[in-house]
Amino acid sequence: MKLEDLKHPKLVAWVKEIALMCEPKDIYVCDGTKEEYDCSMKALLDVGLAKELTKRPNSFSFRSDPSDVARVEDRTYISYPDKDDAGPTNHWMEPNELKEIMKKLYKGCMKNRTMYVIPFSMGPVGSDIAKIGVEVTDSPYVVCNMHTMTRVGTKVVDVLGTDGEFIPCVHSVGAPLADGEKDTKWPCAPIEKKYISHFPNENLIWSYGSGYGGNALLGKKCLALRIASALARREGWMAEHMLILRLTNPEGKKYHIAAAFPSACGKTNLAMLEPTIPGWKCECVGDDIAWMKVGDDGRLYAINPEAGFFGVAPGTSYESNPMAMESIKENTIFTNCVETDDGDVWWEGMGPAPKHGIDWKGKDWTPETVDDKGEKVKGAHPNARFTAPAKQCPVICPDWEDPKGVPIDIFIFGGRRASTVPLVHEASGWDHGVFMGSIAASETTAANIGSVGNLRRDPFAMLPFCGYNMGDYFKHWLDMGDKIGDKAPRIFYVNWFRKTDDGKWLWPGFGENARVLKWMCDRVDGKVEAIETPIGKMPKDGDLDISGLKMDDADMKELMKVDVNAWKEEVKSIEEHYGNFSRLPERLKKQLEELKKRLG
Ligand code: O2Y
Ligand code: MN
Repeated sequence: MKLEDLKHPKLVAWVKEIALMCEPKDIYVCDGTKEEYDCSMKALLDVGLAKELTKRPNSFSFRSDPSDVARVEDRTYISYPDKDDAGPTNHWMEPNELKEIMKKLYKGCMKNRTMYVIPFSMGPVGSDIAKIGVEVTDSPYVVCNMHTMTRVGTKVVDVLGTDGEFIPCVHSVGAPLADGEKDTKWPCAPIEKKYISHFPNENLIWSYGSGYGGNALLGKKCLALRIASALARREGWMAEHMLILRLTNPEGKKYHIAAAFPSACGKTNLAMLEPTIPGWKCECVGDDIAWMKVGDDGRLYAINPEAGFFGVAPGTSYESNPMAMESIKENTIFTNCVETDDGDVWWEGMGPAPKHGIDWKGKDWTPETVDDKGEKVKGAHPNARFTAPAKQCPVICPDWEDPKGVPIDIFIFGGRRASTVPLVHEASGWDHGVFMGSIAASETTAANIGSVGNLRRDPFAMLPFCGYNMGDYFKHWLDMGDKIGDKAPRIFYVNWFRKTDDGKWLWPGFGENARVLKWMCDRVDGKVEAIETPIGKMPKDGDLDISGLKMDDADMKELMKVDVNAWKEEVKSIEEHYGNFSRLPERLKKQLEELKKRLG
């Protein structure tokens, strides 16, 4: 499509304004067709950026620059005129100051590159929960990924009409080309020049310097979480870092669950869970983001705003997540994996390693390869990714694209904790559940931020994704509870990752997690009572179905233990965490005081 084909004067004017600043050699408006995808991919193959995989139809492998491998939290800004509106958990810069810096970087940044204009819908096109964005980018890799991760093209332009609202998203890899200069394999800017900026008051995203994942595919974390969370607060809905799944019991009753876990806690695995308990079925609605609105019946309805999975590859296998493995058999983009000699990809935790391959840095690699210090070299980067269409998931829910969404019965929060937090506990009510979300924490791993094994508080798993003051965000959760009243989902907290003192996992996890979900459904249906503990309600002996599981009684006890002394220590850490928030709602302070009283 050409710019002249667009019949939306405001959109055309904005694209021209960005083009004037970035000075691309030409402008191309994406139509979302397969021909367009094929053509963009061919261009990437021709310059040697992509490699076609012979083992997986229509699938391609990419290697990023070693400096551009993940979201960059330190370079991510939430920009309001008043710093307090960004709050204590976000990096902030005054909007005019930030724009001035970025305008200088954007000036001429697309020289000798094409500027692609990508009209995209987050959510089924036309759904009243969906939002339209338009990303301009100088990266054909982004174009291909956006084709899979969002709904791109002419149908979106049709919905926009002549004056429909859209969220403008500017992206450049920040690597202009001099006349005749040959492109690098993965153009990007150095870390100190990378900026992932959000202007929530203007619904505006400006990203510069990175071509990778969440920094560049602006529909995902930037729009669907950071901008959408601020928008949702203003408009009275919720944009959450949550998977959505449908669980069906042997009698055919359906339950919809939305679960928030920090990055690298197995959200995609849970979203595609295969229950081990007979007669139960699980279907995936989404693996990362949920947008929820109150429906006409007063219940909360959720849609998955995305159209694909941008899943972390290492650790994904036929053992850990067979449905993800089936989803990536074709039409998939792989980034930073090992390329095998027989035209496939491989990563740590996938299964037997190839004898030889090319690692994510483009070097010859064998399972024996060691670095200068004699340490084993990983073939795939820990944040290596697959980009695959959600419709390819064998257990995708038939209603995953229902424009009205699915009614949520259960919210789950969780994190990776080796001790203290039991397998499952339930909130005594909405405020207690919001308290649980606000104190969610996880131990860091190689695949996420910080040094390995540190405890990081990650409220509602939204720490890197909340587009406004986190204290106000807690208040928004409390307000939503007031609005939904007795139709509110029940709230639970889980920890699949508890270990023994000698480092053994106490819970088998994966498909066995369905046993815990079953207990939650039984609680929703009033089929089972619960034990009151100082931290919340827990399963009575025998109510958690562990039939057929080889679980030691002592291990089971440990898994369900509420260690009062450990929780008193936890309270100190919660107090420290809460000390960061000047806008902490009184209702949450009260929850903390009540927890302290219950612990004695
Ligand atoms: O590192 C990136 O750019 C991607 S991060 C990501 C991707 C898919 C789903 N979730 C996440 C996350 O960090 O939560
Ligand atoms: Mn995520």
